[in-house]
Amino acid sequence: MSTNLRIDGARLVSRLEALSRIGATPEGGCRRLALTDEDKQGRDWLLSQMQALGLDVKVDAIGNIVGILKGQQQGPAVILGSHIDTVGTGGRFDGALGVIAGVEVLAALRDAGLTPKRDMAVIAFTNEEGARFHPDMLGSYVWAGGMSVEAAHAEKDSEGVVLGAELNRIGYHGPEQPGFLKAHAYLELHIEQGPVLEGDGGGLGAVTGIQAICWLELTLRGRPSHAGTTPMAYRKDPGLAAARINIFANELTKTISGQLANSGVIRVEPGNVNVVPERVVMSLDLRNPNDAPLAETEAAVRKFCAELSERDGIEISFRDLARFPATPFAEELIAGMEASAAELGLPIRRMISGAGHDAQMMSRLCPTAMVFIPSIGGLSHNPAEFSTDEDMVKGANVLLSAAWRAANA
Ligand code: HGY
Ligand code: MN
Ligand code: MN
Repeated sequence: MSTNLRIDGARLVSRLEALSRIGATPEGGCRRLALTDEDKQGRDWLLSQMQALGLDVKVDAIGNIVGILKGQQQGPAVILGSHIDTVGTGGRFDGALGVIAGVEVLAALRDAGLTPKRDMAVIAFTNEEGARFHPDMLGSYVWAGGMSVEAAHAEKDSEGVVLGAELNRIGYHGPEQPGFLKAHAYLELHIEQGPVLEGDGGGLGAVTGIQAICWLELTLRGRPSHAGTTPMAYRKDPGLAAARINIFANELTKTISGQLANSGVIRVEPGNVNVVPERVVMSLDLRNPNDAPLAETEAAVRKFCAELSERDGIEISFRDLARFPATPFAEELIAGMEASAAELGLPIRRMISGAGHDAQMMSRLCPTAMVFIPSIGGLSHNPAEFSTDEDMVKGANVLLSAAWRAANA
């Protein structure tokens, strides 16, 4: 790479700030749940930025937004990307940084009058968070051929709103077939979202892969009854069963190496103070760097639920919301991230990603890698999520260098 090629740091920061104002929350974060009006506003803004840059902009049938910089030769492209949708208590950086940095990389090449050998592109993938529609990484999952457009369009949120209808409502049901742009390599810049880099002196992360993930939805049915007159022994209380399951999953994290468990959704019906619940819908987010212990955890949870159901007369049914294996990245691209950091005199260390990312899907199609910048306080999916301008610029320059190398190799 021409060694003095750098991104425009001020432009990167100001674009991130502009996107942060869309769906801004009073607590200082962002709330742009997939396919909501706020997500549409972010999409419209991003589209205008890509068009102003002179990229060839396309939208596919699941709403992925693709900005293409033509290379000297026909053939598979080097693709950069991430997402602009957020969780309900989102921060300003999760996903947005990777999309904005991808746009900035292409802008820097344009400013330098450089045309890469291969096409390059930046993609903002639909519904990466999986906070509203399931599974997470849905747009990149469809792009990678893991799920059909029809099945994705049929997904519903917790209010029963259909994904395809929302996509049409916000005007992002595009004409292109997901995956229309063949990939030579995929690179993603993202905040770490955990405490590792900050705790390790604040350098960058060369991501070696992403841990395995399993999202389950459990529906527990009992018998609604009066909380004052029903003797405890006569109750069929799904709320109590849900609490026992949550504790059981948490206990497993103490005995199964690397295991994580979270129950982020617990909906109790009818939700009245004086009624023993009739029905509870709860989620379990189970993750592990390795597939085998994750499978062991899920089997133990299912066995516990079967026994609980039998003993306490609670009907328990399961629904898969997401299930992705542990995903290693491409050694030559990981080494490329390290080489780019070294060229720039920046400390970098290898690490696995605790969070899921679109890169987990793109690695089904092509060699893939990620670079992380530190998250201050290790916080994410929280309005106080924070990374410094300086680290954003460092990460984006490593992305530029690694992408330029891949686009001309
Ligand atoms: O859940 C995740 O790991 C990602 O933020 N979608
Ligand atoms: Mn993300
Ligand atoms: Mn996230």
